[in-house]
Amino acid sequence: MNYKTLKRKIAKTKSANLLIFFLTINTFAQNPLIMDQFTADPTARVFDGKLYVFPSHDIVPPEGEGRAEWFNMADYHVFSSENLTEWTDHGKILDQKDVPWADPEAYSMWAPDAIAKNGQYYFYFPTRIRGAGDGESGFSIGVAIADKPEGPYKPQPSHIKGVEGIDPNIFIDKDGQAYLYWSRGKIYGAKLKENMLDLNSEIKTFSEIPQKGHIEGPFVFERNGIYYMTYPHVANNTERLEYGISDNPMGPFTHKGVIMNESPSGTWTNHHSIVKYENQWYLFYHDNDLSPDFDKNRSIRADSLFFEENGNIKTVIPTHRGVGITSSTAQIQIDRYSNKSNIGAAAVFLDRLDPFQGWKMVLNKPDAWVRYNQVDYDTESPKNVKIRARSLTGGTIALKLAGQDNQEISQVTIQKGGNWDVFTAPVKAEVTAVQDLLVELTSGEGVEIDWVQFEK
Ligand code: FUB
Repeated sequence: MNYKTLKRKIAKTKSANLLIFFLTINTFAQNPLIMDQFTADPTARVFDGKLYVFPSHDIVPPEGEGRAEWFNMADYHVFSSENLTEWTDHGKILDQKDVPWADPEAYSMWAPDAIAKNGQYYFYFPTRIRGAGDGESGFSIGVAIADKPEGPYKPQPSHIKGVEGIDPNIFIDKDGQAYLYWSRGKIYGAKLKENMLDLNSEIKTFSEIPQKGHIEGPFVFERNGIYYMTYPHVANNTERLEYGISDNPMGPFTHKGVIMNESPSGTWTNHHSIVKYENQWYLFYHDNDLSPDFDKNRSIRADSLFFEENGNIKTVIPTHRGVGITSSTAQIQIDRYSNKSNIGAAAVFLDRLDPFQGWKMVLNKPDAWVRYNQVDYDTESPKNVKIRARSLTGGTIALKLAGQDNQEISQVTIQKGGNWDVFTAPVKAEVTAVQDLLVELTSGEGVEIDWVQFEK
């Protein structure tokens, strides 16, 4: 039993909740970033040179608890990564039952944020106030404080006074002034006191950004003196990510455009954050990858984000490949491709009944291909390549370096048979550095590939 399966089994028992507080689990993934649980509303932050993601945690609630056909979130985990392909789950950092002012059975621990100030880590989260009715008016925002990004986080005894709503976002300006933004149908903001716990100004309603259609999930950041107010907005059918700019963190913001269009999956929400890590900007967002039939069980994703010369944000096209460089000696999930042939190549679930097992790539037409960007061979060329595959008819897979002449580096014969097996072949060229990999069906009528892995 691997760690993922172990954790899924553990997570099914209530008594194991305590254990999860202390388990850190490493996974390797592209999009979605976390493959062993549902995650949503990702806020990415860089603390001490490492990238941390604070998402919310969609679950299927225990029988008779929570709300049917709705969001159910009882706790938060924090994840970190240094290379954006290997993720560490630091375990549970806060539970609805541990928040003194919260309804302990609301399952409403919605989109959070976290920020560092004076050597402490402040975790901001919305949830339903104990005894409050339904609707976003029953929500407020609380703060939990830790000495380390991974926690443990200690919740404050009461929520932030004067704040009704969800989706907290914190921005600290260059002069050290912190701002809290949140939403409740509209987007609101106020200055925070030095203690990071109390409001220190009037609450401003940002009525200059689109008010027609649902709007929520503010995320503010600054780049080259421009303040960006970014937010999900339902302009048509589902949420798309939009932004406005200003020369002041309290606006007014001028609406500029769309960061990410509505998801083709039909997932109604999107919720995002934008972060610069090692000289590259990234958009973290979510979709329903691991729950195609129910869009309240979401999964976090990341893609690179770029700016125009004038500071405008270029529209981000969601990818399976996501971000980060993949080691050639890792199991390369080519179903998380960067590109593929239009004909004869499709990524499908390994087991439709258990999406957490991930996907396989099906190549079933001659010359069907898939491209996986940025595989790192380092300075030592691999000796062999292994492919976990199966094929009812048998087939041949060519591995190539994507480039001007698509140099072939290996041919792997997939023997006829219905069972999954690992097939190995020598690498016949010198391959070093970071290169894009092409995987092509050169003979046979259908091969299913789980992963490709190089051996040194
Ligand atoms: O995750 C629950 C809610 O859905 C968030 O608070 C919203 O931003 C939306 O993503």
